[in-house]
Amino acid sequence: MKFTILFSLAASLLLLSCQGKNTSGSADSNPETQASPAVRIPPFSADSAYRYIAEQVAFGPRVPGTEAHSRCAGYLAAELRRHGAQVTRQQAEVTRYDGTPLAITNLVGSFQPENPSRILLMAHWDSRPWADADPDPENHRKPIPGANDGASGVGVLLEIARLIAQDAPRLGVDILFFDAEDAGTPQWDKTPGENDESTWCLGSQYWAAHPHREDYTARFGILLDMVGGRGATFYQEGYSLDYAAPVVAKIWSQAAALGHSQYFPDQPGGYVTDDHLPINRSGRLPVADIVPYDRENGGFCTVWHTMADDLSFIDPATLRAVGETVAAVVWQEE
Ligand code: AHN
Ligand code: ZN
Repeated sequence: MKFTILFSLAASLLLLSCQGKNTSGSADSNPETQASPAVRIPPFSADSAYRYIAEQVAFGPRVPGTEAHSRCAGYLAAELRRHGAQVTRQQAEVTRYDGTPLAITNLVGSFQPENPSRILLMAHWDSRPWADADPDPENHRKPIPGANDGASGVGVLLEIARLIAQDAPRLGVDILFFDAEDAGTPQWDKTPGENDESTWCLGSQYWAAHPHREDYTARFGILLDMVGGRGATFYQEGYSLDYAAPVVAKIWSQAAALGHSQYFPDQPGGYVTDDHLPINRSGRLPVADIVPYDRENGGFCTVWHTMADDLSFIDPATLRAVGETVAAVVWQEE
């Protein structure tokens, strides 16, 4: 990747608007309206993000309580540490929809932990125990590979961690991997009409009530969920618009400036019960969710909660659109 972004979107707009007004043609000398100095955004490698996804998938399904799950936690902590983060493992016991106690681990990698100005980047690292949306009923109780649903967001954020190690942004960054997002009530165990919202996002519900640092806050947060699917479209999710409209505007305008509007249409999508919701409701910080919506087929994506959510569904072009956009937001923040 050869490009270097020389001006922020805001700076470019400023320059454009100044051209119209400045009849003398002289350079703008008013410090109030001068473009901010160029910021270098390190080049996001989609191939590297893809490798991080493949490494997670290779452990097998990351279902809480399994050996693959605990081995993957060790891998994620080691990768964050390798990139220079201070790692906090938050362990807790939560209760699954059916009353089963679950030992969970949320992982936090903190960069510049002493910096009071922070950005929080999130994804869930667990994978769903049941392919309950699979076309073949034989698969409804088998765990999904979770390449897109789970591993993709983590892969993009591990790549961001690698970039931070090379070229630190101005703000401190926390990369937070939530456990037990995807153990919500399976379709085959659902009492019709039952409200099962609270059975999802168990790791983020825990963190929202017990942050890894008391009084933790950040300027804003971005959640990545299912961000690697071929042909994905990330419409503006409803709760994100309700709780974090300026964050949505920041992300979608950076995507447009980078030429990624095909992936990030400037249009609202539906409401998604996701890991950002407990945090937004807590009032601690505003969080926007980058989550796909498939307008043609309805739902998130065709492979959602099926055995087909494997590496073959992951497209580096989607990873690149998301990774470059998130990197632009993080490195331009001052
Ligand atoms: C519900 O289906 C209620 N929420 C979807 C959140 C999710 C599941 N994200 C990934 N897997
Ligand atoms: Zn899921």
